[in-house]
Amino acid sequence: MEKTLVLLKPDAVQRGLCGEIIARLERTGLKIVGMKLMQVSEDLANRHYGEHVGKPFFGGLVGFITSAPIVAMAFEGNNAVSIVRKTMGATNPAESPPGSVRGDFGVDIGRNLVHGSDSPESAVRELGLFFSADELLSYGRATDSWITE
Ligand code: D4T
Repeated sequence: MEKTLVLLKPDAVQRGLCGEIIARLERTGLKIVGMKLMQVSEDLANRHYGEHVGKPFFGGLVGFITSAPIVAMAFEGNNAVSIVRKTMGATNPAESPPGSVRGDFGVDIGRNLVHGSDSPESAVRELGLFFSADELLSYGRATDSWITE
């Protein structure tokens, strides 16, 4: 079953939007299989955002994600990566439609509230950065057969 990494970034925690964002992700039917409040170290931030090294916004990105606690989450389900990305909206909140997390709660690309892995391959890499194997749980829900055929 596909898994994906979601980060509720420092702005989501500081603004008290974690519950709202988690509720939107939960009601898609995706299953929470990992979740923790944590402080991101500079080293973890550099590894997570490695693809952006050298870009003009890299310093700000690392400074922001390490500035205050985040909530790291793992969601599981069919098409987990694309369903999370759709729920989040576009990278830039100004281009995100109403109904998406970034479209409803954001105004600035540097404060876009959430991260979601952009492919199943990225998800495997990123989940390995944020979670140990024993922090990702496998369990059934009574509703599973009402969510997935
Ligand atoms: P994340 O990785 O946060 O889920 O965002 P996206 O996958 O939607 O977008 P991304 O990797 O292209 O960008 C990573 C992160 O950098 C910030 N950013 C991006 C920024 O501050 N200025 C910029 O010009 C861009 C392109 C926002 C998200």
